[in-house]
Order: sequence, then structure tokens, then C-alpha cells
Amino acid sequence: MLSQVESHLRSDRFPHIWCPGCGNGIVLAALVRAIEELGYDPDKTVVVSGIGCSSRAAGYLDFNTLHTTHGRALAFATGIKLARPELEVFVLMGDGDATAIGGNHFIHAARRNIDLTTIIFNNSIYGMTGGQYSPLTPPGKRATTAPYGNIERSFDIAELAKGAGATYVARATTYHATMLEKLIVAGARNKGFSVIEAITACPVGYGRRNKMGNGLQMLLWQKEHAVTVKQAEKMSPEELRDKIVIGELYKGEAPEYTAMYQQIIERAQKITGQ
Ligand SMILES: Cc1ncc(C[n+]2csc(CCOP(=O)(O)OP(=O)(O)O)c2C)c(N)n1
Ligand code: SF4
Ligand SMILES: [Mg+2]
Repeated sequence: MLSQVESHLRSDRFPHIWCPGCGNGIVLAALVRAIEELGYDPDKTVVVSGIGCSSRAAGYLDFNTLHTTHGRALAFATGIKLARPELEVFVLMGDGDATAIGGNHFIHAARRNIDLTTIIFNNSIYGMTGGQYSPLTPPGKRATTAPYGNIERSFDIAELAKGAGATYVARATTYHATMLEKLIVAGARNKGFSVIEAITACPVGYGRRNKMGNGLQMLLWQKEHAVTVKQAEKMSPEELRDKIVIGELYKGEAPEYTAMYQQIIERAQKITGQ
């Protein structure tokens, strides 16, 4: 008998492309469990992704899926949500996809507060193309394009999302897979733009170069460096310097874009009589 997760996978697409120890499968499984918990009809559930190792997840999932172009997943997802607002739309992006080439789409989707649930697979690197640094690679870390250490400061994706207008912002690691699942559920229930950052391991493109060990050791690194929102409240900025704060980081209220768009359509129809 197929497990809950397996029943939503396209088994004919296997074996998957992910390296041993890669965290992407943990995020994919958390998403499937979240969709099950939400009770969404698979035929009314859409998963859109960009390009990258993480974005291959969409192809393995047996929902309505779109594997689009690098950095443009949110543009495709926006079109789907505007045309069919009744559909539940999830957007999967890598850290490079969401914050480098797709950075503009990201801030404007947040500004519009469009009802999409975005999961960012943050492995701190461009995994698929061989380990170039991304806007989420921490300063000092090594990449193929920063062999002596990255001199750029990294974005705080959660702060960026909140500042740009997202109404649900959360973070978990793949070590905290159950928390990740719960945050995806809560993000999907938010009627607006939701961002869930999933800290995930790329032992091949990032871990090896930064001497972080194999996938298991990278999971343990996540465990050791994560602190909950509650714990973080009692810590100084100095104590939080190398920590990952996990949990619900922000919940806000703002008008949702597709609902406002529908009102404009109705107003225009009244005025023009069409
Ligand atoms: C327009 C365009 N530019 C560049 C690329 C090459 N490219 C493919 S994936 C990728 C980066 C992937 O990094 P990330 O988004 O973090 O995903 P990951 O592979 O780490 O999951 C790049 C630069 C592309 N496919 N299309
Ligand atoms: S290169 Fe990194 S992100 Fe890509 S599949 Fe391998 S471990 Fe995962
Ligand atoms: Mg990446």
C-alpha cells in the first residue's frame, strides 16, 4: 500500500535527481503532508516552480504542476491565481531563483499581497549550476564564484518579505520537518502572500566547500543553530548572530489582490453594462 506522501508522487518520474543527503526531499514531503492536512482537492491544487535542484520538486508531485523558467515562478503563479482564484496555488523556489533573478517578482508579489503560498528552499547556494554564491550565501562562506570567501552581505529573506508587504512569514529547517509542515499549513490558510523559508542542506554544492560534512551532519548543524521565536526573544543580538530563528515570524493584515481585482471587474461591468 502507498504511504500518504507516496500517493501524491509521480512514481514514473523516479529515481529523482537529488544527491544523497540533499534536503529537498524533506521539504517536498512536508509540503505533501501539509496539503493532506489542509484537505485540498488535488485537482484544485497547483504547484508552480522555477528552475533549480529544488524546483524539480514540482515534477515529482501529482498535482497540477508547472515547472517554469528561472526566477519567473511567481509571474506564472500570479497569472494562474488571477485567472482561477478558486485554485490553491503553491510556489516552490530556490534561494537564487527567489532572491536573485526573481527578486523583483518576489517583492512585487509581496507588495500586492496576492494569495499564494511560497516555499523558498534556502540551501545558501546555486545548487543546480555547481555552487555559485546566491544573495543568501552568508558572508565569508565559500562558493565556486567566491573561492576565498563571499564578501557580499546576505538578505534576510523573512525581513525582505515582511518589508515588501507579505502577510505571513515563517521559517523552519529540514531538521524541524514537522514544524515546517505546520507552517506551510498556516501559510496556506492565510489569505494573502505567504512566505515559508525552508533551510535545507546542499552537501555537494555548499557543505563540501564549507567543510560542513555530509547531509546528516548538516542536519545536525541545523538542529544546533536553530532557536525558536520564543527563545530568541530572550537573547541578545550578539547571542543571535549565528542562530537561525524558526517559527512564525510575522502575521499581518492587508487587502488581498485577487479579491480586489474581482471588485474592479465588477465595477467595470457595472459602468460599461457588459
Ligand atoms: C534565465 C536563466 N538564467 C540562468 C539559468 C541557470 N540556472 C539554472 S538553476 C540556477 C540557480 C539555481 O539556484 P537556486 O535557485 O538557489 O536553486 P537550487 O538549485 O539551489 O535549488 C541558475 C543560475 C537559467 N536556467 N535560466
Ligand atoms: S547539488 Fe545540492 S541542492 Fe542540488 S541535488 Fe545535489 S545536494 Fe541537492
Ligand atoms: Mg539554492
